[in-house]
Amino acid sequence: ARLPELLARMPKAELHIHIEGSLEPELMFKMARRNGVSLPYASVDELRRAYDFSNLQSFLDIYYAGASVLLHEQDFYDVAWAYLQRAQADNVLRAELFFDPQTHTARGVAMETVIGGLHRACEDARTQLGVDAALILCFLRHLSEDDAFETLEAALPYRDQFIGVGLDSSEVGHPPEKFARVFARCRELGLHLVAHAGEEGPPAYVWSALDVLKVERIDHGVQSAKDPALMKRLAQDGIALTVCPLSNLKLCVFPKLAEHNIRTLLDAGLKVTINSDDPAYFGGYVNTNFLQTFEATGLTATHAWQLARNSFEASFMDAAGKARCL
Ligand code: ES4
Ligand code: ZN
Repeated sequence: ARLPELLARMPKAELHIHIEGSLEPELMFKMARRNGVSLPYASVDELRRAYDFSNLQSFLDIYYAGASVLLHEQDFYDVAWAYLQRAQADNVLRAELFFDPQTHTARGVAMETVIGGLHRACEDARTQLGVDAALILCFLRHLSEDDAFETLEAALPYRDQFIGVGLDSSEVGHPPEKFARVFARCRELGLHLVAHAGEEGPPAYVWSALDVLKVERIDHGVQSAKDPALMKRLAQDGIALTVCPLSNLKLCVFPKLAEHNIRTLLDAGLKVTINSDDPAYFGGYVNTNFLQTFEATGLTATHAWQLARNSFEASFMDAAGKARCL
């Protein structure tokens, strides 16, 4: 069979997707209208033209503005449901969805509204789409650790509706160790732990995500290739990297997809996965990330199977769930 068909049809897990980053402009404008929220763009086309980013921060400014249309439980349901239908179409059997509660609670939206809507969509995905979906609560690293603790406290009544915590937003200047105490508390609570590290930030941030936060996976991690000792550590410990090639391209982490270092990471024996990050902003869902990356870098069918297997192994499914997928 041809490689594009293999990439599209093979079963996979998606482990790095920000649900607020799956909000397509059409749905954003529909919600803005129904919620009486005004957007700083006149039309879907004008908004899309603003998606011309130079780095992570230039994206985050627009991403947080876009998320301001999400107000009611049904809004959170709708954005997650739209993503989960796209995931099913891409043969995603398991999806672990990041969400940013502080983006919403800071605007007066209740934690119950955020988690309730997202969790209901995850439940419906299991029964109606055959997609196994789970939630990971992310702390915004540009805010304080005290703010993260308050967010954790507000989310604990819904402890059974999310499986772990992550760390996202502006990386440089906000190293993982800023969140050492709150991650230690989450670890005591039995939550899974992940963090964005080595997206724009240095290898030192990947080291501290591992050694201080004790995360189980690294989100992005592409800057690890600059540190041979770190590469060895990631390989030896089987730490997965949730790589997002189109994100890296749009945020100018690499100048061209052909210059992405995914092949270097794979050939070093790292547990690499391919993910979409913020698909509404970066030009494609997970299968588009697979297709364009393979086309640009010359990865082969062997790599495809490895990436798919890695995605299930690195997921937080239980052993029975992994066995069903592998
Ligand atoms: C993000 Cl691409 C990326 N990096 C860091 N934080 C994020 N939040 C949403 N997308
Ligand atoms: Zn991300």
